[in-house]
Amino acid sequence: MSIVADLVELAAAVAREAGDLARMRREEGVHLAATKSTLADIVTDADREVEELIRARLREARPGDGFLGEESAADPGSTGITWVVDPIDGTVNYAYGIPAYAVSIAAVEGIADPDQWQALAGAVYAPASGELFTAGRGAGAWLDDRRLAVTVDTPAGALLATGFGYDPATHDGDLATVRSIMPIARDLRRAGAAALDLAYVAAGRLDGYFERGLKPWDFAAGSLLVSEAGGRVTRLDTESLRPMLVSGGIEVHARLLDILGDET
Ligand code: LIP
Repeated sequence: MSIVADLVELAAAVAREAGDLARMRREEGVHLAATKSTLADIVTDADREVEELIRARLREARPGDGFLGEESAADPGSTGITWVVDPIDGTVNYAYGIPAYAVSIAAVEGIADPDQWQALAGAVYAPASGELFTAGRGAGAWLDDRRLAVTVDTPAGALLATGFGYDPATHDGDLATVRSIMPIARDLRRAGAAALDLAYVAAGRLDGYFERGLKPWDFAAGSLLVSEAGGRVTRLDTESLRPMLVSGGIEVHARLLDILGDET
């Protein structure tokens, strides 16, 4: 089996096991462990436990690989491959009991910098729905055993998704961005989990998605899903504190860049 296929298989298996643990902990009751950048930026005991499980499984399978996760210390590794992991993306949804959350695991090659790495494999597992989205570089994007493709035509306007950061001071600017986008939109969705938003773009459930301020683990796997499903993903303002991620089918992605590129 190719290295990409091996990495996809490992990411999928670990994402499923980790997601089943997250779902079990949710059913038992979620406990707030700490807050991070703001009071709204929370981490639960389950976030930490799930990341520990993922890290242990990946270390068992591929000792020497690097690790870049949301809840634990980064490790550059020695193999040139780094795992970029969000144990529970959509943490606020998870804490409130909203079933829109996912385990996001990606394997990237090169420097663990989203503007320099080459994503090789990704898995996004939604425990509440049981849906497992996977992608391998050059091997397509899949929902279980169904091949995924982004949308092409949006005659009624684009069904778009976005999100807002944890700092209320950024909300006014982000709402201004939404206002600038609405002329090309048929409607807007705000599900609260970037990895799922990107998976839905890859699956054709959304025509496009944009959001400022995402962390590498929010989008590492989902971005590969979109590109392997025939879509495009671009990061704008990469030197700023809140880079803008833009994704969609080729035409919607271009229209979003026309508007958002002027804002930068
Ligand atoms: C979340 C993203 C979401 C964004 C939130 C947060 P987390 O990631 O998935 O799209 O709007 O601000 O960044 O914190 O749940 O891993």
